[in-house]
Amino acid sequence: MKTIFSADHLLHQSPGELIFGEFLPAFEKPERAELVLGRVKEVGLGEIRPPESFPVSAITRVHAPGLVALLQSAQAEWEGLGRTGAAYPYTWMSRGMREDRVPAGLDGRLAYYSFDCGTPITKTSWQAIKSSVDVALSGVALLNSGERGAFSLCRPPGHHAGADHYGGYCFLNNAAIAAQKLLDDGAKRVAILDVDYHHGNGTQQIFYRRDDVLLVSLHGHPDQEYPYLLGWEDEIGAGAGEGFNLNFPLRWGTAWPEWSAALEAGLKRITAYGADAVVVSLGVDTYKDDPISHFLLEHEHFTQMGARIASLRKPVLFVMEGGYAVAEIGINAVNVLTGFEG
Ligand code: SP5
Ligand code: ZN
Repeated sequence: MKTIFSADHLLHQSPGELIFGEFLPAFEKPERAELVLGRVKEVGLGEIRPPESFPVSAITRVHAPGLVALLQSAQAEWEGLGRTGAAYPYTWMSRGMREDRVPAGLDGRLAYYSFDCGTPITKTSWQAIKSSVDVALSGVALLNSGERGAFSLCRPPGHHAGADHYGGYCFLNNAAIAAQKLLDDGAKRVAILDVDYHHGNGTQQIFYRRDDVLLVSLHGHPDQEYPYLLGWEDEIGAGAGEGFNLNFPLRWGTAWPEWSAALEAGLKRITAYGADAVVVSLGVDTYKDDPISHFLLEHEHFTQMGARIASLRKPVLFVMEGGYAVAEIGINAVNVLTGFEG
């Protein structure tokens, strides 16, 4: 399997995040992608290629132009206000506030478009964010050229980013942009299988009212786990999208037997849907030693996960999302890919 990778990811380095009242070093750090790349080389997975550059219009197929503009200019505006460091939001949109009006000022736009304080924008973040999207879209090009699987080693990740909001270490939704591109290039139906430990709230929001993208997400239960405000099982889609969103919220302590049973149910739904292609939001923060998660998957389970995904017999684009036990992230991510290849 070919891997698409860009060293531009190094241009995004979070200075830290506020977690449970403490400002901590970022969990989402550059070593993550480097370790996965190292493992790809170690096992000889296949050729590693840089991405092609795609126009921003591929991004605005799913994201608001105002969000894209903010990601590009936030840090310069921040400095223009005499501040140092990365741009963080200070307040957030809440019920009863003006959703219909985007504020003109920087702090207002950060408040309008973001939903957490773990996702700072640095001086060079935009280039990393854009390249991460290009990595995903270049993976789509590989599928279009006839490959049965491709690995987009994206960083920063994407599945928490919605049409007009960013957070959860995610700025733009690489997997959603890739799914939309597959449709624009001729696919009739695309399934997204989100196996990251966290709910793919951004992906769900983007496609909630649509039947041309089916989302299946396995994740920590919102009663216990980030992002807390979406991901329950009664979210089944709306309007034309009713029946095309399938959530499997799982409790802390979930191990392979229960996790894989949910995966089987999700795969069954994807088969019934008749997807032309599948995008896997590949987070490996379900690993038992992940520092911010509470599932119990072990190395060999990632291999089995890949084999089960292969049983769909569909073209699959793997898009890297989360996974924070840095020493192990390469093994787990690449196990999914080698398991897929059989
Ligand atoms: C892409 C992705 O996996 N984003 C995850 C974002 C999670 N952000 C907040 C996590 C806070 C959870 N608890 C920290 C426990 C520290 N011991
Ligand atoms: Zn995650």
